Amino acid sequence: MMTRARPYLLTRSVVPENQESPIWFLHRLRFVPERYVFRRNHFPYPLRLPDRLTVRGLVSFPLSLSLAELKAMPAKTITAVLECAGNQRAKFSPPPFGEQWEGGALSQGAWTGVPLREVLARAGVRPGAAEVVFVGADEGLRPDMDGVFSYVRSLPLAKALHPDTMIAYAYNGAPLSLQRGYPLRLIVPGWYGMASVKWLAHIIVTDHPFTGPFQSIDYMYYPHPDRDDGKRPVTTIRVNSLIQFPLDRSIHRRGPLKVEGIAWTGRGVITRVEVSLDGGRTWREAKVSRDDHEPYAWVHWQWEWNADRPGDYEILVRATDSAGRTQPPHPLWNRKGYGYHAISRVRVQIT
Ligand SMILES: Nc1nc2c(c(=O)[nH]1)N[C@H]1C(S)=C(S)[C@@H](COP(=O)(O)O)O[C@H]1N2
Ligand SMILES: [Mo]
Repeated sequence: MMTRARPYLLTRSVVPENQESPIWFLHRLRFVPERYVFRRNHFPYPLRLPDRLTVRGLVSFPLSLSLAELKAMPAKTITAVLECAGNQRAKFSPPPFGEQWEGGALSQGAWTGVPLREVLARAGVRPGAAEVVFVGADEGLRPDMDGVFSYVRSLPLAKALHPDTMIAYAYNGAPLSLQRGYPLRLIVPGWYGMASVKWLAHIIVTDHPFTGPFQSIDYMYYPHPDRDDGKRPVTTIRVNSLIQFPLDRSIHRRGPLKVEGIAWTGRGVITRVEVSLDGGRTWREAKVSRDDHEPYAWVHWQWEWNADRPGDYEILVRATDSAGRTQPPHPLWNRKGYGYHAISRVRVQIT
């Protein structure tokens, strides 16, 4: 009999369910299978799933659409990274409170759905519209406020009308699972995961800024530990990378070692990935494989290291994107621990 081990999700909490992807073991994978996608929830799973999607507010023709009606509209498929804004929070110093994600609040796959702007065009957005609000069907309590809340967020009108912002009903060619947001979820390629509202029930076009707690309290960068000034909203995914091999603190026999991983960004595409073995004084270019047809996908990179001298080493990796952004040497600390994208590091021992 042949026994084959496989990776598992890494549990951070059970209710609500928060689990990391075993991302370090998904080498050269473009479509992360459903069972390996991270799960990030603020509330327990909804008890009642929406059977129709309503579109109302500042529109000429309010809509109520079934899944079948949406599926009958022209579809689009986009391969996109989904990264939680809190990914790598555990690496900040001091670590902010919240889910202590290491690096696995990150996944990628093919989303199929209808561009949101097609649906908004049908509804007829009226003059004066400024934002589009998305209401999820999940609800529950917040530790910091009284009352019952739903997961609600908005997008500025321009981002809502971007041709790649979509209402998705399939992941990797299969209907969304309950955990992924069945029957419908928003997908906002290039933005951190909080924007991609699951179990989408209502879309409301408004003329004023939305200020719900998942937008005004959470998912804001607070630069100071004890004051709120300087806060600004979390939006675009920062340029980032992950070293998948070798693993941090792993031990290897001397000889050739293939250092590899992924790199991604929410703006433009990855143009360069570099590796340093001397603390960032000198950098060598890694080989990057990029698919120009998939601007929202991560790239795979690799670098052959001739590790012929025993010792303890630190491998540094930094990615650069076409917007000219590079991973900084030090994390940009913020009180809620969002957007960690400092240079990636692993320590290894060569024997
Ligand atoms: N309705 C709803 N949508 C949601 C959330 C949620 O708690 N409820 N979490 C958001 C956050 S913070 C992230 S990172 C992604 C995670 O998506 P996933 O669970 O499919 O990986 O969903 C987003 N959409
Ligand atoms: Mo998130």
